[in-house]
Amino acid sequence: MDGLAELRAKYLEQIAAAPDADALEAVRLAGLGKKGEISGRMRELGRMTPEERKTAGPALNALKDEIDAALRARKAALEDAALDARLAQEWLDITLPPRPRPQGSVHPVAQVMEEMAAIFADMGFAVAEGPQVETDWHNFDALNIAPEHPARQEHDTFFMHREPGDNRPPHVLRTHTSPVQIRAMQVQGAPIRVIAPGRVYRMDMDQTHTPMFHQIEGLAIDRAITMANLKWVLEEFFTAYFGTPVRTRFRASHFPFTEPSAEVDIQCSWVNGQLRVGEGEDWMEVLGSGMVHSHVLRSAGIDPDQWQGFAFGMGIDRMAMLKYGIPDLRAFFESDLRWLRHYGFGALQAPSLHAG
Ligand code: 2U9
Repeated sequence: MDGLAELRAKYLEQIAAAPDADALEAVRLAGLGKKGEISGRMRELGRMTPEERKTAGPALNALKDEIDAALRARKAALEDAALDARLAQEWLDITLPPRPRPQGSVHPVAQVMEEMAAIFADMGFAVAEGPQVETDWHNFDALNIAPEHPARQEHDTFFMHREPGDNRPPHVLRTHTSPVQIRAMQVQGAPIRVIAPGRVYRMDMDQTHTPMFHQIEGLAIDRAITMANLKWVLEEFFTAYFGTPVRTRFRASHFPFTEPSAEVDIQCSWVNGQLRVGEGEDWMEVLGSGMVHSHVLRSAGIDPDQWQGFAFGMGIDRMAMLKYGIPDLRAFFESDLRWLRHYGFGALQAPSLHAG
């Protein structure tokens, strides 16, 4: 049959170019409608010889099927495009900015405690805790602090009230976290490596002292621990804490619970009136330490002929001030929201060995 190729090309072209459903329907009617061009050709088949019909019939049917398929495909594509356009137009923003919610912050003392615990945990120290109201035995006697020691005086320590006739042992607000380590040794024995961070209480109130403050103490007892181990642990700690290499200087000192004892300074410098820890020529005292006194080991049920070790103690509040440049200690405990927002930390600022 003549002209089928042209007919095919014409209709496929018109179908592809139809811009919308109406135009496409017009193309369909022109080709496949009752009075359409291709339908007309179909009718011509009847007037052909059987011989002619044999070739023209299938060719015409194939063309009709192809055009029909092309119409359907174009129709589907136009419908898809129309739907996409509608979806894009009818887009509705269902989000709403949330109402502002008051958010707290992590207090610098809490943040620093977490940082310190993470660093000591990495060196094998577990965190130990204990009561803040202690027996005077755990707070003083077990630590080799003699009954006449000045720390035991009424004006240095908070003693719990006792009615006449109360025969419970005397209690105090703990003046250091050392009783925590006495209890840990009583429970666990040796070897032991613990740190004891927490609140302590002393009757002191001026520019640099508050009646409640925070301490962290460390204790490591084993068969052959020496002050060399102490120096390594402390330098490792300060280097991780300040994020820069820090050397330490030991000066001989005296504490009832350690023998020998040392006060420890960290290396620092002053640049334009600002303190820089590490890499300097100056020294700043930050810590007390020593080898645990044999009387203390014995009080806690550990044989000093079999075991020995070091202990140290430092103020957490002061370490927070040094690291984060906080000038006034007393503001730490005033619960001033502006101060807390300024110096506080986000809940997700998790401490790590690289925190800085
Ligand atoms: C046990 C045995 C010994 C802990 C130690 C110090 C020295 C020390 C001060 C630093 C500043 C307290 O916060 S501060 O005022 N601490 O000088 N602390 S040795 O010795 C112990 C602890 C526990 C069983």
